[in-house]
Amino acid sequence: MSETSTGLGVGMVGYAFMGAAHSQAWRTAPAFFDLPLTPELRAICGRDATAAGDVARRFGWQSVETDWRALLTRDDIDVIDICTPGNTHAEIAIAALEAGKHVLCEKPLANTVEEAEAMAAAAAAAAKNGVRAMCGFTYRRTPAVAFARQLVASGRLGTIRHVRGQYLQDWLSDENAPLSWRLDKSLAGSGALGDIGAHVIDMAQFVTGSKIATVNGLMETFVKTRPVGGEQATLGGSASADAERGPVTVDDAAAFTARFVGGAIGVFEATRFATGRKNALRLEINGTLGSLAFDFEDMNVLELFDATEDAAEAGFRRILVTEATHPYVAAWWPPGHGLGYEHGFTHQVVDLVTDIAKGADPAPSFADGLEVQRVLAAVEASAADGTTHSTGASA
Ligand code: SOE
Repeated sequence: MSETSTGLGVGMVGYAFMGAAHSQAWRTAPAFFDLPLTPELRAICGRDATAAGDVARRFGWQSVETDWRALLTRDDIDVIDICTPGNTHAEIAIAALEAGKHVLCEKPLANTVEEAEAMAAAAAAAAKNGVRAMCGFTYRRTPAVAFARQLVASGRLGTIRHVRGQYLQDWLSDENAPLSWRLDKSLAGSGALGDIGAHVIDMAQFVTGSKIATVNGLMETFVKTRPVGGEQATLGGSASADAERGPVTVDDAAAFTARFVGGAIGVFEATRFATGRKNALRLEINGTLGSLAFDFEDMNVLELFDATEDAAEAGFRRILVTEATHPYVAAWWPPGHGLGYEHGFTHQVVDLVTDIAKGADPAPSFADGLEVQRVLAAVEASAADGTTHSTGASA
């Protein structure tokens, strides 16, 4: 292991959208936070050596590999960062953990509950040897979301009655947006449900501190075939309406109701057809003493309603979550200057590196990722047979 008194060698698998988001995080984190170990960008791995080489030059990765297995045998690499489609997560993560490498794995943890169970078991076994694993639900590390968790945990909302979660995008509302890996079940596992529904499920469970126990769901694929090829964009793209078309094998949208272990009820949506909504990850929580509301499209703000205030003066107030006392903010800019999408990834690196250095298990863990996977599977099962399905969560 190259884990010296200061260095932490990183090998990243994947180099596209998440590869870029993670690369900037590995580079930026030590510049703005005092880390106990300094990330060293040792190798980026991709089957396309030219494309991976371009990302290596842009972000300062020291070498390029074309087979992820090569990362596991390198003594100068301590952490494997998995930024690939979900069908590869289990094989890479389990092999890396068994090779003694710490692992950061993008969400959702896997494409099936069985894969997620195997990953969580491998992580539990590796932890006994001081090897750590984290699942990449970055939105927990948006300051407003982390602050929301603090407020709920402090009892500020009282007993939670309602949880309202949405993740609304619209990059597939054009029926001629081309096929991509996110629309192929064999690669992505599911569509909107697993890709963005996973985020809102994790956020709801994180902020409330409660688990989803049962669900009733429905799923829909509005556009059954899409153009093959065409101009790919990070999300969506364009293609000719008369191009050859191939099958969409995942959901375009999912919706489900939920009962939480603590007795709250939830209503959730995840869709890529919410025309006009670009990345509206929203959470509203109603409790006996107050409510909070968050929308990632206004990500530096948390709205809070305090039911203990005089009714004549009560109302949802917009809290600008940019004070130094707010989670993560002290490392960045003065009040009101705000953070962006990329900062959640940087905070993820900060917390992972800190946990590795102090020998702590990171959160969200692979066990947390498995819990989300069980909710995803329950929603899919409920959408298939129309009945209520349990996630197995009891506390
Ligand atoms: C596409 O829906 C996507 O890129 C997700 O895969 C990411 O996890 C999310 O952060 C942004 O949207």
